[in-house]
Amino acid sequence: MKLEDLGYNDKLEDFRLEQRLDSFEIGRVIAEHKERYIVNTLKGEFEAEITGNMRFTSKNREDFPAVGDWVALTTYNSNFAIIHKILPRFSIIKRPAVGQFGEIQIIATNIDYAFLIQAVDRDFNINRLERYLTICNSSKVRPIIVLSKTDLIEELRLNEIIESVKVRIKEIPVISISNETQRGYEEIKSVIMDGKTYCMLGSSGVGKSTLLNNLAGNPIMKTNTISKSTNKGRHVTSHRELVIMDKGGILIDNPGMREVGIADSTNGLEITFDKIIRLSQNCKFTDCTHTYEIGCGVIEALEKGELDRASYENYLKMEKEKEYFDLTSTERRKKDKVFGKMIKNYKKKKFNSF
Ligand SMILES: Nc1nc2c(ncn2[C@@H]2O[C@H](COP(=O)(O)OP(=O)(O)OP(=O)(O)O)[C@@H](O)[C@H]2O)c(=O)[nH]1
Ligand SMILES: [Mg+2]
Ligand SMILES: [Zn+2]
Repeated sequence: MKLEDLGYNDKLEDFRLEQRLDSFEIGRVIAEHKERYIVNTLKGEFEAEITGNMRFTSKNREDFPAVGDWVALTTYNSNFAIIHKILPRFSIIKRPAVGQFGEIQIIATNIDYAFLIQAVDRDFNINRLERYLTICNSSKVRPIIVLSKTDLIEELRLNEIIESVKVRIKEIPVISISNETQRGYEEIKSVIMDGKTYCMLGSSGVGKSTLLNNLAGNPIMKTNTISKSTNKGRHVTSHRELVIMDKGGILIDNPGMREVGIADSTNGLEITFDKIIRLSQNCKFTDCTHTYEIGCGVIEALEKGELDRASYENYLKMEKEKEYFDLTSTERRKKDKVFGKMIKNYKKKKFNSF
């Protein structure tokens, strides 16, 4: 194996040289289990932890390693290693952490493409697809829509679904597949390139792990084998995991997501809904919310039937979520700052009293 097979590139190498990291091993985080990381290197796989200093200086989730990260580490016997540094990330897929206001969760880093997988039976939902798209657009990850389980519906219905996707989502490739009949596999394989990283995103049960296993030609990830009527809502994959394909390319499997919230997607929404952004240039007021204002270019287009109403409503909903996230994360940062100062003062006091 070469590091390039894992996705290593010239930019990372330049950084390594610049930072004089030659005394360290370089590796990629392939799995994470409660602040212990499995890192793949030229010397094999290591179970790693971060240095105490890294832990001490870390301010938020982004300061910790995540699956997909390139790290500089010192390796020891019996496959143990210490991570000293995270190399710069070229992309981060994230979402608001569930139940922690203003905090984010990193889904994966250094991703080139995301397969946005949706089953065409009961899972299918274009609003959700637009959400995933927004996450990709705000993280510099190129999206590929994958419609799975096509064996469960008629061809006519599939064509309807593809059409409805294309009305709302333009210029994004759409691939229809079945993990049962392997329909669409040649197309999926043709988009997987050497040294590029692909992340599987989608709800639980859409067939992410089955697809990964079939492409790898190996049952690497556990999939749901229990009868379909009894497994509703049960998540099978519990951890993210990065897998190198024999034929080239790197795939990251993820647990299915229940909530696809919007975090920090300043550009994400603007790219996903570029039509609305373009229309808003005709609004009379610069701070137009496109909900009730007179002279609103967006509402006008809606009334003329030039803008899809469902897409417009989805946009407003996500825009609200984004605002809420921005607000709560600013508050969280303020609180963390006050707390940090308190600790500093406390240490100072303690020190002065000696
Ligand atoms: N009919 C049909 N069933 C499929 C297809 N792909 C997957 N399945 C079945 O759907 C179930 C869920 O598949 P998984 O691959 O475990 O789904 P997942 O997306 O990894 O789910 P989580 O790990 O929970 O997020 C299994 O019983 C699969 O056999 C398909 O294309 N057609
Ligand atoms: Mg799975
Ligand atoms: Zn407006």
